[in-house]
Amino acid sequence: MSWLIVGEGALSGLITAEMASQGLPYYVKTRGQAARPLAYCNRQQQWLPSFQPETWRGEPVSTIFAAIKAYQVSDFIAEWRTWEVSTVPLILSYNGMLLDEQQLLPDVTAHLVCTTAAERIRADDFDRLSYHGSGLNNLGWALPSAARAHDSEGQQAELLATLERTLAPVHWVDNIRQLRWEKLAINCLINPFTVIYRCRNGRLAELNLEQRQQQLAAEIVLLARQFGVTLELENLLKKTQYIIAQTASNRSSTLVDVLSGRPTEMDYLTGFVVAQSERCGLAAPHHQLLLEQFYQSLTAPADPQ
Ligand code: KPL
Repeated sequence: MSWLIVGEGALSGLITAEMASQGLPYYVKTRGQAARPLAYCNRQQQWLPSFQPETWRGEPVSTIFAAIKAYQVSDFIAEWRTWEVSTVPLILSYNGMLLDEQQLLPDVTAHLVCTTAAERIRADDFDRLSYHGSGLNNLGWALPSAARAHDSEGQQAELLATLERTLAPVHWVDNIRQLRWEKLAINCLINPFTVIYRCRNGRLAELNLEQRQQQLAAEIVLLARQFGVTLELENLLKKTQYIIAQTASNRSSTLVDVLSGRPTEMDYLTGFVVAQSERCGLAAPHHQLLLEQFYQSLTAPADPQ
């Protein structure tokens, strides 16, 4: 049966284009009435003729895949609860974390964490996408109860099989919560700096940020512990440098948002760390300072490099 793809970013576009070109059944849900035609340069670096994605009008579907911005999650969940198809597995992917995640997302089936995927899909807009190599994609049950509710092994194999055909490589992992925290940390150590310095990711390696990144990482390690998640400082710093190198020529999603005049996800990245640390009675002065610098930099923009 068809998948329903929600979201207008590169990841949703990639899955839509792969499903369409492989003849897999799907629908898309966009904010407008109907999806716009999509042109796609595939893994073989061939531009496929532009096609009109199938717009969802309430038809039955077997899985919902939503790759959206963190600030859209709460409205999306409220809308999704009103759909007849809200009982099918819901795979949710977004950057950062929400303060009230436990209450807001209890019925989410699986989380997808893409460490570099979006940066390797170039989106001129939702209607022109090109593929530039695979990223690191991990999928896992959001909560143990999701595994029980969805006949774990059969569902897991089915979800993974479709994602492997469309987003490959995708790994099913048991520690998705841990990986979401790691991704949060990596985004906090990269994204705000790319906006403050108006630079591509690779430039961060030349800006002597190691000490600041270490202080920031240490604050996240302490906070994660309050949530029962153990992160290792050295490992976070190493992974951050690896991602910076892997995505050197790309702009971070936050810089892209700023340059396109869209809202950013900072409240769900650095802002999340500041607010949660406060809630837990922890000090996070380095994130606090970074957040202030980030917002100041929005009013004094420099030329992008
Ligand atoms: O996820 C990213 C983002 O831009 O949001 C990183 C990994 C930092 C790469 O750009």
